[in-house]
Amino acid sequence: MTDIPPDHPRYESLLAREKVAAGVKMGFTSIQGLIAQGRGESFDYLLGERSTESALYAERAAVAALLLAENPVISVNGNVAALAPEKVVALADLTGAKIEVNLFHRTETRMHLIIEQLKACGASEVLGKNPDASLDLSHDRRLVESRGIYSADVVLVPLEDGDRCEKLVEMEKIVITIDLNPLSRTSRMATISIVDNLTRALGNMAKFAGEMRKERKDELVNLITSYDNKKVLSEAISEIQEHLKNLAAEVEY
Ligand code: PTJ
Repeated sequence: MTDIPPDHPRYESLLAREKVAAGVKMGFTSIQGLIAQGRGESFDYLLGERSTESALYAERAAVAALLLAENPVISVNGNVAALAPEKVVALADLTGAKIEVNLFHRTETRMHLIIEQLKACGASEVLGKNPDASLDLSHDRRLVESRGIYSADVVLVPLEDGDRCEKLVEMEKIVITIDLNPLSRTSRMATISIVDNLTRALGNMAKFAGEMRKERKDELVNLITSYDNKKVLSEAISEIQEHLKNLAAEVEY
């Protein structure tokens, strides 16, 4: 990985790029993952590279759903394994969620490398290698474990493809997504759509989980019953508009 000086004005963004590129070189991130990261970066620019109010609201609701779930599962793909494996493990520990690797471009080598990466970050068990159940999909993301994603009541699916998100919602699961594009099929299909950068979102969620797991159950239930995902998506778009308006004002003279 190229050393990025911490005082570089684009440090966080360049570091994330290096991590995804390193994931490709090490064989656990797909080459397509580079394109996904580039798309994410451009939406992050439009948002102002910050966790907006609507994202924080969705992140709190998502943590409440994970804490209340009977069988919560965090799904991991090649980009997530490159960008934030330690944050996935921390959030899983704090919420009691299982971790399952689920890949669009599935190979046994990639599955193995990602599982080892998560274990090196402290995960005791990682599902996904021995799928014994199937979602109603025609690609490899259908391959799931019966005690993991298949039977989960709440699934966190960061950097998702809209297809699987739709199927999981049809199975009446609470589906939480993290996707910087508020217009993507994934964001529009999910139960709780977090429009934020994966790294920031998982960090915020781990912090909230540490605080919220001490809260009363009815307070967590309240957060979910009052949650409005349509409002979150429309606010995310407005937050982009507002940010662009401010930028336009700055360049006016
Ligand atoms: O590891 P695999 O084989 O399962 O493949 C994973 C990728 C990510 C390649 C696959 O799921 C894919 O092609 O995803 P898409 O269709 O490119 O969608 C990725 C979405 O995530 C896009 O809407 C991006 O804007 C968004 N995104 C990319 N990077 C980030 C992100 N959102 C949040 N944080 C990011 N760092």
